[in-house]
Amino acid sequence: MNKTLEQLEKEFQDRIDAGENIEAKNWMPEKYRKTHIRQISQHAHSEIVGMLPEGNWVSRAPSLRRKVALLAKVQDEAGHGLYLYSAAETLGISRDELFEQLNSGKAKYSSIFNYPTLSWADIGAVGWLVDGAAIINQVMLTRTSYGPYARAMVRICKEESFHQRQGYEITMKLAQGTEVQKQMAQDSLNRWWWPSLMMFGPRDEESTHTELSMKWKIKRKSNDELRQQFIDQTVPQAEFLGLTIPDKDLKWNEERGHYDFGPIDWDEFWNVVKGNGPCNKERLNARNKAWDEGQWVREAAMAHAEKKKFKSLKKAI
Ligand code: FAQ
Repeated sequence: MNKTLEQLEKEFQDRIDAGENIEAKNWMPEKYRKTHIRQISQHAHSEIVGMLPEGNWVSRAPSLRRKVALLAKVQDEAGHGLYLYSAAETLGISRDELFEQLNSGKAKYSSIFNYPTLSWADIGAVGWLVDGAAIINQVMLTRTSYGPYARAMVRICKEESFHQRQGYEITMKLAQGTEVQKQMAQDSLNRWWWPSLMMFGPRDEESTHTELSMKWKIKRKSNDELRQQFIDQTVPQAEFLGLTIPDKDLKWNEERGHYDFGPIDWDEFWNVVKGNGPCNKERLNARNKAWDEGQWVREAAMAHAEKKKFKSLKKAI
């Protein structure tokens, strides 16, 4: 006997509540599928667009060693994007559609990558703060309810924690260097601190997706909880470096067992999300240029695959 929609939905929620993973071939509510396509693809796009601000410094890294490490990190981000696009494809959307959404500006990617990397110290700040924030969010996602996404996250987190360390080490070298180098590190922290806090998304009361995403265990912690966790973890790291977090309201709250912090500029956040940040246009132009210039590579790869398929068919006859 065919099950009703209510029965299917109940069984689905029971599986989630029991802590089971949902796999690609399992029944799922349409909204669960769409929410995952949205989140996983935004995440994939963030990894791919995130290569641009760092790529900006590959040719200008201060030593061969720094250059090799940065190049490897940027390549890792490409790999993360590819795992995530593959995870999104298991939900019935094609890679071409996903790229079309990114290139046309329809799809979102993380606000953080619309800020410029003005100095070498920014590469330290991106690793320390941006990867640091990304890990906090992504460790939670290793236990997300959709199997392909959760498994991609396990691998990604291992690499992200290495990225965070290399960023912190760059910042530490500068902070322990000359007065000018220390100033560079401080300037980067000043510019990247608030945008890093915005990476976790709007305040809980303004977050449209959190409630349902918590019910479905897509998210296991809210935007504000993760943001607080990042602040509590990062403030002692800045203190160790002798750098000052640019927030005059930042203060340890003994009662709460957390740092209190000043107001986030949500107008700035929404402005960047809507496409008006310092580098939004530059980022989209770069992605479109890469897509157009890669056309012949995609065509050559397809022609080669066709040729191989034809050869193996001929052999089989
Ligand atoms: N930027 O209801 P919520 C990285 C949008 S990876 C832009 O709270 P949700 C690695 C949100 O999409 C960094 N838009 O949404 C790396 C929604 O709009 P929609 C990326 C944002 O999904 C490091 C609306 O606001 N990580 O850094 C942002 O429940 C270094 C309402 O928001 C991920 O994507 C934002 N910051 O929670 C690479 C992790 N925040 O879709 C290179 C996976 C929110 O309705 C170098 N994603 N919005 O039009 C998530 O965990 C979640 O999607 C959140 C947002 C937490 C980002």
